[in-house]
Amino acid sequence: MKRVITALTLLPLLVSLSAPAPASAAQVEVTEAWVKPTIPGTENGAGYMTVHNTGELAVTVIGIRTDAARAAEVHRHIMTEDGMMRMTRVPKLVIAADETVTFEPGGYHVMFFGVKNPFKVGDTVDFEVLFEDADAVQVEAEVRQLVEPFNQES
Ligand SMILES: [Cu+2]
Repeated sequence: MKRVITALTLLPLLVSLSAPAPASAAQVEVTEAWVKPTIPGTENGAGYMTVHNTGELAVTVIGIRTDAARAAEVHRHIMTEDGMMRMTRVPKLVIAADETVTFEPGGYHVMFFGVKNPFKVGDTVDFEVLFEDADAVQVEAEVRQLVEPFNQES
């Protein structure tokens, strides 16, 4: 009898868990994901993507998870007072409803620390974008060469 009561008590909880969350992975689209090939002799890499919040509530990116490197973080480039570009970690990136944030060289990027196997053109790198208020989004990024004027480390 005790078991039956327990099951009935759990039922409302299960129902509420399966109800749609306010913000979910379906409300965040990641497209145009790519990473730069790593430079021989270096162990850091950078990746880019377009993150579109298609939902009606803001979402907050709180990190990146990957098996391809020792660690990964959201970074952005900022211009310092003396006109130098430097990059800084972005612990929380709020994306408003229907807002699109483009990660691109010179701006937001996914920073990979301690890349396990060098990123080579044509390979793919898997990572997950972690949200404070939505499910993680799986990303498969293609390694691509891009000729651009910014610092190769970023
Ligand atoms: Cu960086």
